[in-house]
Amino acid sequence: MTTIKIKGMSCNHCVMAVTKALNGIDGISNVKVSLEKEEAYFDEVKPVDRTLVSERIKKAGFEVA
Ligand SMILES: [Cu+2]
Repeated sequence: MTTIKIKGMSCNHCVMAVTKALNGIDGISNVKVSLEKEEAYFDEVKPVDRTLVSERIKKAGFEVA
């Protein structure tokens, strides 16, 4: 399980947007996002490029801390 810090989430809509962004990345599965902890959790079924993760999160309107 991988944990990343995400800044900028304020409601469940944001949680869904982040979840969707992460689910759209090849190699990522089992995504869970905590609004309270400002964290996202996922499994990497194959190696995932962290730069790509940051880009996709940014594209969705948030920031990887
Ligand atoms: Cu929101």
